[in-house]
Amino acid sequence: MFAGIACAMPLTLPACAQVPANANPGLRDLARARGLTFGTAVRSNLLTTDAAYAALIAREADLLVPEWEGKWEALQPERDRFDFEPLRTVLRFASSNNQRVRGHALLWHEAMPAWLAPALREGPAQAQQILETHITTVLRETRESIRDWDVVNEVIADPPGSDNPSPTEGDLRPTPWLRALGPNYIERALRLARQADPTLRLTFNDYGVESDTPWAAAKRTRLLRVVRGLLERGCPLDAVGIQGHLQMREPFRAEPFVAFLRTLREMGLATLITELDVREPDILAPSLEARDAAVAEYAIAFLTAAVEGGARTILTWGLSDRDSWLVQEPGVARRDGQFHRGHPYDSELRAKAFRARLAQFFTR
Ligand code: 9MR
Repeated sequence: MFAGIACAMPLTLPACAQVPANANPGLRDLARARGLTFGTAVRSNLLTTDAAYAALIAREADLLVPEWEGKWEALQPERDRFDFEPLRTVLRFASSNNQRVRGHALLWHEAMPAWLAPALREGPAQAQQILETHITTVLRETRESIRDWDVVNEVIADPPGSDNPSPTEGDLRPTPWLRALGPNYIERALRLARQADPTLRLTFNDYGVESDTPWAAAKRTRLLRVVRGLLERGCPLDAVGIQGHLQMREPFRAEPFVAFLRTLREMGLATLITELDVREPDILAPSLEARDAAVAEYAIAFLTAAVEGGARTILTWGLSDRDSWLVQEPGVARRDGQFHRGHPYDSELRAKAFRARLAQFFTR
């Protein structure tokens, strides 16, 4: 498993780097004027140590999501020992910059502390207790400051035909949670969250549902089936988060994606884009300008469809190419020596075409 923010940063930035003056007004203001919310994932260690990064986040984002600080590994590093300090760093920053924070994630099969998987094998009663303790403790801590949490993250199984070595015919991803508690573990988590914090927005977050491929269509079908089943059983659920980790080697077409979002809305659910970034295609355009223009165009086509389908919140998974899993995660980093340029800012925190097109998109 990848080691979260503790990972080595391949690209570093001198502390004196400046946010470009032309970044005013911020994307947060432009989005708000259009009735939308713009935000990004953040890393607490950078908020406190990198002034240029912090200034950029303060200027551009209305809504922050901790990239690592709300995960089990961070919050409950040892059984029954909770550590809210990294998360509080994000909350303090947000509060001093008049920003909101959404939570990520109360239940996920990654970023699990080492003790967790063996503990879940102790039996269903113990597993239920562990889930309950975590959700109630975390939501008690954050009920004043976080009003929207990804309660379950990435629970839909990848359809056959993916890179995933263990595709499954079932709709649910095989995880330690599924093995410990059976298929209604999602419902249990959502009900626990509702009970612990009755007015919290409960979000179901997932990836792989965006593009115009048979694989994404199959994943959309699976997600709709699972969500519909939850609602039919009276399970509390308010929103579906679409991660939006886009891949330019896959075609995107508005129609199926808009239809998918509308179906979710017809079920009474809000939709939001939670983790937008763009992986470039295998064969790159010859110049950086052409690459950046292509990334921006792909992202804006996606966002246009997202807003048409009813999404009102757009979060990128980081603002710059420097602080991104796209360059740090071996499985997604490019193998040709290039770095994906899939964010609004480059690795020296200079605004790119993606940032300019976002500003245009919010003001048109
Ligand atoms: O970007 C995150 C990376 O820094 C972490 O190492 C990793 C494990 O905690 O999680 C990454 O974020 C993931 C998010 O939590 C869920 N959707 C996919 C994101 C990219 O892997």
